[in-house]
Amino acid sequence: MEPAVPQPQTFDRVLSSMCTRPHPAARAAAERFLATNPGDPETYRSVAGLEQDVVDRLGEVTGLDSPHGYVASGGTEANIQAMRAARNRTEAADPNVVAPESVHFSFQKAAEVLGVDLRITPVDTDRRADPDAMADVVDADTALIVGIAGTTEYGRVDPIPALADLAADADALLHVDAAWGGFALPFTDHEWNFSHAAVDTMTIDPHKLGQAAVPAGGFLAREGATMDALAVETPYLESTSQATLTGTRSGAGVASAAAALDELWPAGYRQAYERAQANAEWVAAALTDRGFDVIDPVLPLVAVDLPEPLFDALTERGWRLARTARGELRIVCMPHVTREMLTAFVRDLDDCRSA
Ligand code: 0PR
Repeated sequence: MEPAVPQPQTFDRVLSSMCTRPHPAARAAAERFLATNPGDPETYRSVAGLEQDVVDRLGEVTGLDSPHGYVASGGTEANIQAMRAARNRTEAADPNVVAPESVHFSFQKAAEVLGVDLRITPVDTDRRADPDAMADVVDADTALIVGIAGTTEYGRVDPIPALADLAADADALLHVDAAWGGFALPFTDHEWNFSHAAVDTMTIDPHKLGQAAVPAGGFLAREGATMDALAVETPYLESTSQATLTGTRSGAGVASAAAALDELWPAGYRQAYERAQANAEWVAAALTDRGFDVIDPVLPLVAVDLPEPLFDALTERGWRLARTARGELRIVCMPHVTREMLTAFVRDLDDCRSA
């Protein structure tokens, strides 16, 4: 007998992930462009064209005319690049970055790699960045203020306009991390993007709620000078400089993001968001009815205080679950998470409790 071909995880019981099943058009595009490298745009010209299309579309999603940027490997790279650009542009000798404690751990990596001092401040009672607490640690060496539009743990949206004021006062740049939230927020009333405030750079990942194949992150900049601050010369390539962090890159991710945006922006993403948000509110209500402490879903992400033995019992039944640093269960209502799945999950939860 032939050995079995390895198969990936199915999405049937995945409630923990910020990635999802790619849109069929995104999957097909990824396969077509597997053997292309947008890191060499003069050789791989068609994928370079697609990358420009993605950047233009991401500009529409985030309210930025004439956007600069590129398709990164993910949110981590985009966040590192935002910090790198700020460090390269500042005149401060010993630059620091100020961010709320809800910031993704990629900023710790960025600070380490770049030798920048990362100053973390407490969040407010609704788990959002507190501009006053941030102002307390801002000084003349602050190069970058970070806000998050859709936090990893609780799906919170920081007060971006207030953070923009803070950045302006400090003569610092403002980065908004919308890696996860960026494809949901356009359909809400939140003030989160380039058109709402003086945002300088942004992370928005097609491979999360954008329904593109991994790897497809998004780095956007308002000014060309930001890209210049990231560019190094590339003497033996036909193109003369490169602003990305990685060299050889996935053309599959780029083409996949282009196809997903083509198919889904804006109507498809709106529909996906509305469905996901309704699912999040449904499961939040189901858990509240059962007496659990639920943190209300501002975006399609529900956190709930669930005793550890229940968490373990559900994991044993095949559910893929994630926890916050404080131990709450996180249910991320990605497009693959259906009402049927959540109904089955709640049924299993009831079962485990009565067992
Ligand atoms: N910024 C925010 C707000 C994020 O939530 C994440 C990832 C990143 C940046 C980093 O993005 P990349 O992972 O693309 O570099 N947040 C999730 C996390 O770290 C990512 C994730 C994705 C987790 C898929 C699980 C999973 O199956 O928890």
